[in-house]
Amino acid sequence: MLTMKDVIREGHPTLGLKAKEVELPLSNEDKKTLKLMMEFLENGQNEETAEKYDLRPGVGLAAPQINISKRMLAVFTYDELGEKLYKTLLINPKIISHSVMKTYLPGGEGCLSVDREVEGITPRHKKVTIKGYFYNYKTDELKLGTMKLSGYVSIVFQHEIDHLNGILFVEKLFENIEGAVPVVFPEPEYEETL
Ligand code: UDB
Ligand code: ZN
Repeated sequence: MLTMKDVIREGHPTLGLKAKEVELPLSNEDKKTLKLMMEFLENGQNEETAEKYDLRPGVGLAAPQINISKRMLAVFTYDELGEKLYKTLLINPKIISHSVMKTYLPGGEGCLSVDREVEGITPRHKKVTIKGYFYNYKTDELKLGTMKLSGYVSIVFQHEIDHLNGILFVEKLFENIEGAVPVVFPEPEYEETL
């Protein structure tokens, strides 16, 4: 399994490289890597395994972060409404269109490859359409497809695609972004106890 020891940190040269396109059909090694990436995110979001192996609760991971300079990424998160689960392994992704409107995480972004606290917000497209190969490691199927994303989930995918292009969020920090709208996470609602 992958642990935080496998995640390279800010300053490592691989994080600054433009990752290479993945050759298709997928090699067995690339399939294994993709499965490990998704399991790393699952383990990090599972309280017991996260505690046992000292994992951060990652919502996304790009292959360059485990020192594999290939255009592959994993996302494992719910949207900001907690309605839709994105459990996605994407190969050779391309943003084929995006909104003019920008958005950002109001608390600023973090990164599994960045160990310090940074101040500032990172501009992202509010909406993106991403084309790429979607891999299901349980069924071993690879399908070309497109995905329309908005809000928080679109930020996660843009953050991961930036890693494929050798860009860290710390290189895109602003105090404010003219005209951009923050992602809103609604307050969880509780039943009134009688
Ligand atoms: C993360 N998680 O996984 F706004 F429910 C971050 C870490 C670095 C803090 C673990 C995260 O932002 N979780 C989160 C944020 C919310 C609401 C919520 C959970 N990453 C992944 C990463 O480093 N990939 O390379 C950083 C995120 C910052 C913006 C998108 C990805
Ligand atoms: Zn990151």
